[in-house]
Amino acid sequence: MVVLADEALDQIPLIRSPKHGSNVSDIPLVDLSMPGSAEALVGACEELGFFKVVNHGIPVELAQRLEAEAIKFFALPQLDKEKSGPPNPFGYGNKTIGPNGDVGWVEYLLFAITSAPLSYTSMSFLEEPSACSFRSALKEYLLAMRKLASDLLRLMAEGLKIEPRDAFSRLVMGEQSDGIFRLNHYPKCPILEKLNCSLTGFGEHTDPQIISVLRSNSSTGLQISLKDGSWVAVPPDQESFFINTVYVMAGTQVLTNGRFRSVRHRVLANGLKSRVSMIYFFGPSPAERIAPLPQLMGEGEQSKYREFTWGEYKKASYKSRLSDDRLGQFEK
Ligand code: GA4
Repeated sequence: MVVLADEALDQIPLIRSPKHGSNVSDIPLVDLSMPGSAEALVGACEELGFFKVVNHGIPVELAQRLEAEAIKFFALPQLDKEKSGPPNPFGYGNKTIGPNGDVGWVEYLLFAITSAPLSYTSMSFLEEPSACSFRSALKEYLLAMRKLASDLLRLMAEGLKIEPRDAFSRLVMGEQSDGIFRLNHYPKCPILEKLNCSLTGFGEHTDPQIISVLRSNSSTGLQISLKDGSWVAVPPDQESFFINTVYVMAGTQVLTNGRFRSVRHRVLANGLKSRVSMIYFFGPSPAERIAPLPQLMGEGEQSKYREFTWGEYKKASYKSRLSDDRLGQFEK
């Protein structure tokens, strides 16, 4: 029997899967510099609900700057970091994810983002004059992510031939839109090298928003679940962004009446290398009614979901565990 040295590890689910699961070689790729990218994007959303974006025009240095600031923060003494927590749900969190019993080998900073003007949850470390470089890197990164998400959502409308072209992007760019930004640090966990299983970093779930934009350093850990239920590792690529469009989407999956897919994903702790990821979750205004777009409904087609607002869906989601089926209760 293996005895885990760290008591905290006892709480975190071990996963009986090969430590270095198979890589998926065919993650859909959307090259924004190529003609036909709108169709490629729609194809990826229908097939998997997850894709990688290249030639996005965002300098890699922008992400690297924020990543370096995040690493500096996570290297602070534990007591200093905890001054910016516990998360309510925003702030600094360690191992506990949300109030419903989910735990993982992860520490994080979670920010609420408001749109007009762009602002984010303040935390005690951000008030320090020395956090000036963190603040400016964060703001620049958030602005770049907003532009990227808006471009992708317009392209999605173009690929689906939906008018107006801002049918999706207006949902997440509006003044009342509900954005969340997460900086995750999965510390290395050398004890894993001796075990024949993996440790949960962030448990399996589908994000509930409209679109999520993820960027990580070069450490592995992210896995997605394929149609046959198997888990495959997503090879990291620090120069690209990974998009969960719909997968998450209480939004898109409903807006497209099930035409777009949503993919379950999880993060496994990496034994020898720490992983840092940054994810911007784009959500609509709480009052937004989520219903299939009429343009995407065939003659006589009925919605598969009863109508609800983003606020209602979010409230229900946040009361459940990460791995619960959250859309089920809204199906007709
Ligand atoms: C918000 C951003 C992502 O959707 C998410 C959410 C997660 C969940 O869906 O269970 C959380 C939420 C999100 C913030 C605080 C905690 C965790 C619900 C909740 C009450 C997947 C995430 O990473 O954090």
